[in-house]
Amino acid sequence: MIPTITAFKASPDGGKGMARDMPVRWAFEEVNQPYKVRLVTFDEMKQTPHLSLQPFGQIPTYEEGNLVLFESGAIVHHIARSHKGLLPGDVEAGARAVSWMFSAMSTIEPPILDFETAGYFERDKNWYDERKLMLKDRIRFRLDRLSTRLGNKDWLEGKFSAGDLMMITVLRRLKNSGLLEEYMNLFEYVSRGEARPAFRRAFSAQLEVFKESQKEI
Ligand code: GTB
Repeated sequence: MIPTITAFKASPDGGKGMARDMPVRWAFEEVNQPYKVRLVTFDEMKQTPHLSLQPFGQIPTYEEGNLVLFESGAIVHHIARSHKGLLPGDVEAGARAVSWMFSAMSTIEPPILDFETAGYFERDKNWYDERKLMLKDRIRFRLDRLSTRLGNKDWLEGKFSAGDLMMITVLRRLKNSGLLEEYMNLFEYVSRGEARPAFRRAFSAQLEVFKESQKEI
């Protein structure tokens, strides 16, 4: 059965592949699993049919037969567990890859989200510049350690895994902040991920949706 995911009908990210259907599309492409996409508007996301799939009225969701999933990390994990290629077969190596998935979303991403959110909602406050410096330092605190751990390796645990997929997805949010450029190995790590054919296919697919949405405006 071909799984169906949901994505923004008109993504506010300007086609940059920042919305969270992107890691799910990328995972599908890595394991060569065809998938369908149902596009939803902001209004539809907040109505009962979608809320019964995603309790918080967000994208992405995943449907396959009776299985309904939400949370991009959980969906990528499910795809990785059900196909070969994104999680090492060895139990311990697989668990290490999952540790990186969790750390991407629960250790690296929160200070990045705080920084983004401040940019959206606090820019006009007289304390914004000071807060921005503090938030950037909190991100650096994490990137320092991540950069040290990655060192000169291509991927976090030898072979590319779902851990790298989620980590690169999160680090991509730092584009245009200047922070990634401070860590050349992390900058190159993200570029390496984005150069993967599976990433390129996923990116093009979401970009097509964005271009279509622009035609309708
Ligand atoms: N923890 C959930 C997951 O990982 O699946 C979070 C899902 C989530 O945040 N979804 C967002 C959403 O549906 C879209 S991706 N938001 C609508 C709402 O909450 O009402 C987040 C996103 C949106 C826009 C940009 N952008 O414009 O750059 C980037 C990321």
